[in-house]
Amino acid sequence: MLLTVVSLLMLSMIGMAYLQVSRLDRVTAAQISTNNIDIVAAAVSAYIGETLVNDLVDPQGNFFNEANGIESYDYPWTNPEVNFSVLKADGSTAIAQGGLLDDSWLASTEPDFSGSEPKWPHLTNLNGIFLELPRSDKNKKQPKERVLKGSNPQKTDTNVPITGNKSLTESSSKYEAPGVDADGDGIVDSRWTWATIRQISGISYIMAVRIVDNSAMLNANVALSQVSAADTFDTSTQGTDAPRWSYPTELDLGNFVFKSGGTATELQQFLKYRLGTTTTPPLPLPWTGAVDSRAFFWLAGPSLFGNFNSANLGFTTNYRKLSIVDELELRYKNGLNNDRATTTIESTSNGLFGLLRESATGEASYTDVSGVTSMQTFLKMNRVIK
Ligand SMILES: [Ca+2]
Ligand SMILES: [Ca+2]
Ligand SMILES: [Ca+2]
Repeated sequence: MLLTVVSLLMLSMIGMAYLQVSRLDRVTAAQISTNNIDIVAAAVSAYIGETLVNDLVDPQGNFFNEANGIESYDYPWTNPEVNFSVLKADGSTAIAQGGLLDDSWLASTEPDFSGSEPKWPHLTNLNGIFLELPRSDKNKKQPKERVLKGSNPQKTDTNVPITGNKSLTESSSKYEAPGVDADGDGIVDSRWTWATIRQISGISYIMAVRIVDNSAMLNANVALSQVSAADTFDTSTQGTDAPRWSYPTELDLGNFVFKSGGTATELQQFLKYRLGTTTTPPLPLPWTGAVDSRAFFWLAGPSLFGNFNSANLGFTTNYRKLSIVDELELRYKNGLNNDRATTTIESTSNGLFGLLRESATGEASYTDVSGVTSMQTFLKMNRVIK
């Protein structure tokens, strides 16, 4: 379970490291900086990995030891009741809040649009400091350091306004607007801070990181449908075939699709694709012998991750899955690349096309996001790897 949690978090991590070169050093340092940015990026990556491990295990190897400030949950928040010392650029220290029984490193999955201005409930905060960069047309040479404490929108990772006064998109007379679009979808989602290695040969390095987990996301490779097209439970799933929630395949994709405006036809073609059948599957699905079927689908299908129908299993099924390439393409700019995205789950022949694309967006034709064929190309397109 530990590996799963950590690898999912790593998979979902989008970050980018930029270097800031002071104006005086810019020409002479150009060659050095391109070499060292890789070292800084590796250090950032290692530091994030360490942060994720430290969220689970204390130095003595105990999982979720609350006595050592390690909570047994993940939730994007910074604990205002505790604080820790941070190091500023001039060598002095200051007090930032958070660090125990919280997950200050974790960002909210999506903004909160309920108020008059959109806000991020929580931004990734890796070290208690955010930076504002000097405007190039002004004479400030150093970033302004904001130690994160209290509720001033400029000095907090919590309830950070995206637009309006003191927001991520408002610049000041001497400093750039503080928000950074780390995942490249056009919406600012993070803030600059000092990189894990702050300086090499007189050049300062900064980073903006957004870490999200898979909470509130639906794994479309797992859930089946336990409702009919009328969104009611089938009586055949009562009694011995009733859902027991023993397997993730008892999660109800059908209810989600119908409540969200999807049709039975598109749900059925999507389930038909995943089950690898030639006939349109019934709704609800569990089918005959529901409990056993749901269990078998889990054990011989989604639970195996990349090993569907591996020769080592000793048996084969027709089950199919949405691939990592599908996920990468959907995650690229958070799916806001509509006119260039074609993945299985949104295809007209195998997916939930009406629900995910056509009806909602009014757009009808898509081409492939060329180049997103592996994790490597995904990260390159998101500018994590130079
Ligand atoms: Ca946690
Ligand atoms: Ca924690
Ligand atoms: Ca963004």
